[in-house]
Order: sequence, then structure tokens, then C-alpha cells
Amino acid sequence: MSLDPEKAVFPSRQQLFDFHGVSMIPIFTTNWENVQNFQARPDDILIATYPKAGTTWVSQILDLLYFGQTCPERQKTIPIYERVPFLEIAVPPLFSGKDLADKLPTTPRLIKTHFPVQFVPKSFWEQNCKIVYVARNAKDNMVSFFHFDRMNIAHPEPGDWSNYIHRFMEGKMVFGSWYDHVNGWWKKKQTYSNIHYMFYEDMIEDTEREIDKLCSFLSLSNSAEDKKIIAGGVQFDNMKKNEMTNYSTFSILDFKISPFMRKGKVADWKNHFTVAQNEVFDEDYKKKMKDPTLQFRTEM
Ligand code: PPS
Repeated sequence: MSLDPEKAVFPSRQQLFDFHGVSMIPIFTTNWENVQNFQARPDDILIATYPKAGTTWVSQILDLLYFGQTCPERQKTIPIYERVPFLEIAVPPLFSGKDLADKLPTTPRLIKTHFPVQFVPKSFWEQNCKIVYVARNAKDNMVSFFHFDRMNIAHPEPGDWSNYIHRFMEGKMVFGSWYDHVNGWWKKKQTYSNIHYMFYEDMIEDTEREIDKLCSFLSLSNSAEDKKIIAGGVQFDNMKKNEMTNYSTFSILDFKISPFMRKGKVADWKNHFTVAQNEVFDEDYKKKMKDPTLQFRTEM
């Protein structure tokens, strides 16, 4: 398969279907066997998230922490989706994230996935790879996903907002239920110590502090000054105007409908939910989110 998502013609508006109990679209399941047989290396780092939780932000941070000093040209010339391939995406015979990951020349290899924990290829666990998981509060995550579904021409049409809220609550989303995703990874963390579970809201609150924590987890010794520069460089406005991080070169996305780097805020949900929708959502949320140790901030 060739590896050029800028030229690939993506299939338009795919339909959700049930895949091993998770709502998926073919673009993320068609390469399943190959993806499941992916051979991870012990130093690979997997960046795992539910879609729209801060994947690109953390990917850029990790790329800068590892390669910003040794290979500064990299961030200026290679788009983020090639530096950090999306493992399960595939449009055969044109494009495969798995092939791109196989061919990554870097050590470590940084690899992105939106898989729920039970879909992760077994070699990542066998090799005891480090995994960075980013979670975002349900309401903002849903708002971001809604606008992304509008502009991502491979995803199902989002329909109107009030219907979309119900789809989200039922887990009828690409990559399935947000509730199952964040809880599944949280539970895995209790038995697999190489998961660093982060929150989008914490990164908004203090990016430098979260970079410090990432460095501890990854045993990185970047200088305090380097970390400060990285924290500044990855602020929303900088990443939004940076063509190598803003996805403006990715053919699947229609920027005339909405930008990829949209608002980058906590509590934008308040501009979308009515009072009644919020009450219904909160009631349902309480029933689904029973684990008191997993708490999200919906405003700050
Ligand atoms: S994807 O398509 O799943 O990989 O998207 P993902 O990168 O996970 O999430 C996109 C949302 O993250 C926001 N974002 C940021 N917010 C703050 N600061 C920085 N640097 C940043 N980079 C990305 C992006 O704007 C999307 O959120 P919304 O709320 O839609 O703006």
C-alpha cells in the first residue's frame, strides 16, 4: 500500500456497524488482521485516546520531547499524522497506518490509536510498551466529535445536535461508547503499570506540569528550559497556525465546514447543551459512571 493520505481518495460517509460489540466504520476495521498482528517493540510508545480527547496535542508534545533537539527539521517538514501514524486507519490499496508505523525510522516509534483497550494488538502488552492515554470530559469530547463528524467526510453524518446527544449516550459513535472507552482504559491501568492516564483539562490548566509528569513516566531528562519552550510551542494558537499540526493537508477533512483545531477549550459544551439536554445527560451519566475513582472536570 502506498502511504499518502494527502492524495488518498477516502470513501465518503461510511456507516456504523457493530464490530465485536463496538460501533465502528470500515476504514478502521478493514485492516484488522494485519493490525492485530502488528509487531510492537519494547520501546514503542502508544498514544491512546477516545477520538477528540487531545491526541494531536500529546503527539506533538511527545515528538518534541524525543526528537525536538536531535531532529528539529522533523517538526517543520513532516505532518503529525506521518510522525505519529494512526495504527488502524486503512484505505486499501492506497493507505495503511500499520504500514506507516512498520516503516517509522525513529526510536522510539510513536504510534496513535483510538481503539478501546480490548482491541489493542497483543504485542503491545507482551512487549510491556509504555502507553499514554488521554481522556477528556464527556460533554466537551462530544461537542468536539460533533464538529469533527461534520467535517470528516468518511464519518457518518452527525445529524442534528439533539439526536447526536442520544447517539453519544448510546455509544453509537465511531470507536463506540465514550463511557466504555475511558472506563476500560482506567481499569486496565490498575493491572498494567505502564499506562500514564492523563486528562485534557489538566493539560489546559498547566501544560508544563503535565509535560513534567510525562517526562517522569517516560524517564526523559529534558531540561527545564526545553520543557518550558515545548509547553509554549504547543499552545492552541501555535498548533492551529502550524501546518504540520493543524491537519490542513489531510484530504479527508473539509475545513470549509469546520477547522480541525476548533476551539481548544474546556466548557464549550455550555454553548451547545440546553438546560433540559444537560439534565438528561447528567442523569444518564451518573448511571454509567459508577467508579468514584475516575472523575472528570467539565469546567474550570
Ligand atoms: S483526533 O481527530 O481524535 O485525533 O483529535 P484530537 O487531536 O484527539 O482532538 C482534537 C481536539 O483537541 C483540541 N486540541 C487542542 N486543545 C488545546 N490545545 C492544543 N494545543 C490542542 N491541540 C488540539 C482540538 O482543538 C480539538 O478540540 P476542539 O474542542 O474541537 O477544539
